[in-house]
Amino acid sequence: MKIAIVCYPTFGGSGVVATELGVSLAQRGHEVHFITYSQPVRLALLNPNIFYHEVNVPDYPLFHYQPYELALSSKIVDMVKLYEIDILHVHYAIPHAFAGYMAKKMLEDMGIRLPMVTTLHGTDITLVGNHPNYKTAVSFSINKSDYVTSVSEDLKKSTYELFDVKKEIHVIPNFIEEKLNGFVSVTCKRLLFANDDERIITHISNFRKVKRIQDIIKVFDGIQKKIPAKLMMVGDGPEKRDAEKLAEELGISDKIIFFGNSNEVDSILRYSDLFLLPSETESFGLAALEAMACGVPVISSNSGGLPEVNVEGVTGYLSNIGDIDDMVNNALKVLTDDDVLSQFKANAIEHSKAFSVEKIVPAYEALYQKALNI
Ligand code: GMT
Repeated sequence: MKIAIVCYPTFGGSGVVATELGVSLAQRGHEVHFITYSQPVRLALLNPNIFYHEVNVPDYPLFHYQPYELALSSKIVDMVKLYEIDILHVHYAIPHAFAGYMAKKMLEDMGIRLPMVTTLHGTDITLVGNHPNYKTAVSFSINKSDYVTSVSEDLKKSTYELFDVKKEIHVIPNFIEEKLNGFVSVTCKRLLFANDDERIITHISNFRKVKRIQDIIKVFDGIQKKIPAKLMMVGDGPEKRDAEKLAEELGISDKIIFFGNSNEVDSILRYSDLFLLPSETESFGLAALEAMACGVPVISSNSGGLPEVNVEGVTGYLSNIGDIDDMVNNALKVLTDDDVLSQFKANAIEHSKAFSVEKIVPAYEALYQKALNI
């Protein structure tokens, strides 16, 4: 098949999933065309089946807001005609599903049929899409998609609750690429950041409010009062400065490393002992799954789709949102005994295999096939 993928090219989970999906589809022999405003961060172009088409939005002084959707829908139409693309897969409803639908209609006018699959990722439904200023257009474009998928059962439920969506929503969970799976010895690098007797605790995100970054610092504070530990904070975003300030106030700045955005997430995870994800809401929690695949148990909140990924008492523990004491206690249960930690690490790897690329990607292929046969 020739598949066009529209996504955000940034470090966010939806862009990462879209990129990994495209790469995997290309490896399975499909021709994949990424259409977005810059090259996706995890995309290596050295594959004859992968194409990247940049959407340029000319900066015209009359416009207070540059019309990205217009440029995107035009680009989709042009690329579909040029490469005879069979199917369009948009990741994140806003504004991709809307731009995709416009492209579909333009092509229809030219006698070309372009089936569209929309994947809902989380904040496009629970936070941004739900805003009254967007809701009408988001509902419309979801209903106009040929097939709709969501990354968890919980997100499917939220979509039906929050929007007037009539379409069937197919749950296709996120997945991890094979190279993440399992243990690898990274002793040397580990010693750059922590002493032998220290546990390494990690958080990776876009440092937005929804991630409850302050809770991470507080949980770490509770842990380091009981056992020697270091905290690795990977990523960047609006809450980072306040997190640094809180660390200073608590007198634990020397135990926390703020890495900023990184392309070496898997190396960092491989020498971590615990992953923290206390989010307010999380449709899936791809970062938690990536951690598990690298053998890192997870202490998370029990919000959204997290219970579908992190298994209580097996791959880690789940607490109510904001329950710092419970998170600290759970973290200590995992970290204080070497044998217990080893068991949780092994469980995390084992459970992550349910979300392997070989299991999940065929579900998307089957859906594309159905969309083509309508
Ligand atoms: O977590 C974010 O804020 C980024 C966001 C995105 O769209 O990139 O992540 C969402 O999609 C990910 C991939 O499907 C999910 O793993 C995240 O749980 C989801 N984030 C939220 O629901 C807050």
